[in-house]
Amino acid sequence: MDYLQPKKEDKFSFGLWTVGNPGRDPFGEPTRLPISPVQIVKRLSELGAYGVNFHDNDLVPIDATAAEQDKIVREFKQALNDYGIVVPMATTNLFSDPAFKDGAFTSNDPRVRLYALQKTMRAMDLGAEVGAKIYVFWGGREGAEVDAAKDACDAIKWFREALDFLCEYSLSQGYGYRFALEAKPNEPRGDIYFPSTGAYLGFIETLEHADMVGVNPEVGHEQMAGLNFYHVVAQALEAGKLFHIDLNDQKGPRFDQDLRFGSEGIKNLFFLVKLLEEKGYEGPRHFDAHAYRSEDEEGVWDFAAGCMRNYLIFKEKARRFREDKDIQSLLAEIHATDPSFSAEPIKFTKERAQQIKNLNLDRIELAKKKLPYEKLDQLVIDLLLGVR
Ligand code: GLT
Ligand code: MN
Ligand code: MN
Repeated sequence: MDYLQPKKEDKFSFGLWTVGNPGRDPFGEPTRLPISPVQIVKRLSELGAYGVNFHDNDLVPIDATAAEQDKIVREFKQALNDYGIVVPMATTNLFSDPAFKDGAFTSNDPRVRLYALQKTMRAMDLGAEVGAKIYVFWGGREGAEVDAAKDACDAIKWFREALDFLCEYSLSQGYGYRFALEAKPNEPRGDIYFPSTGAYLGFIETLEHADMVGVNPEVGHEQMAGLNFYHVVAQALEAGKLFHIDLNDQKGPRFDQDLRFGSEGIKNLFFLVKLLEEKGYEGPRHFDAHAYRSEDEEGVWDFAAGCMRNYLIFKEKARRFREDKDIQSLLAEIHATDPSFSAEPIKFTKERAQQIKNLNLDRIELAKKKLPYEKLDQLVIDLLLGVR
């Protein structure tokens, strides 16, 4: 079936750290050998992806010499060219090195905060060199276990200071980056500042270059906090702030699982894909997930193909939803109302306020409106489970 074949225009991307995940977890050593960035670019291209993303140190080891960095970047660029893959997004690893054990931009130690800025500027240079236009900030260590040790208001101010500075840096270099802030409630820290995408949406408006900054919501991260991911993304999209998205899956509120997209939360992710496809999201569809630890390299590529396949299945189901006569006529019935009430906009004028106050709205009548949601939801289930 042609619609299941990923194409460049679908804008599917993966991070080097996702398909390159060797299966390490807090309790166990890697179960797979590392895959080189060049090999990743090649295989992703063969599978139909259009992009690859990376942290500075996914590509260039933290202790590489300048000559080593040059060689790595040269070979990587050659691979991008050979296999027709782009780098839509880049980011900085501000969480692995022990220097960041108590935060990067929010460390109490100004030397660590400066090191985080230095490392990020260098990583922005690297990303710009391969054409990245989106820059993600995931503050994995920006949090605390012991609130006695750090003033949470200071932490927020330092984070703002860093972002204001880095926006200026991007502008002064002419990089044209758009920053995308990625929230997570906890893990690896006991608590992480800005625990949800909603928290970031509020914070962004306090920045000097708010227009340059948006969000990068991740399915599992919001679900760890028990939130409805479709609603989270709708708010970001409606605000014009959905600059990037991390697609994966998760079995409810527990540790961050980064499962294959569409492997667990089928209904919620169907509405997510429907939203992205119908409301004009034009950014990359990035899969921030990894294969089960029990897989070998072949399984990694099965995993990557599965993420894209599930997205395309949802996309096709969204098309069928729009064309399904029973669903559409039920929706028309649900939305039907007395047209005379929707004619005038809800826009404040003194006259309109008075007019609304005077309206004859009978609450007993209103409560009689029939809402056949059981029937509607079951039609969706039938559609998703393939019996219609
Ligand atoms: C890390 C994290 C992800 C972030 C990546 C970007 S790194 O794998 O778990 O959610 O998107 O920094
Ligand atoms: Mn992520
Ligand atoms: Mn995650």
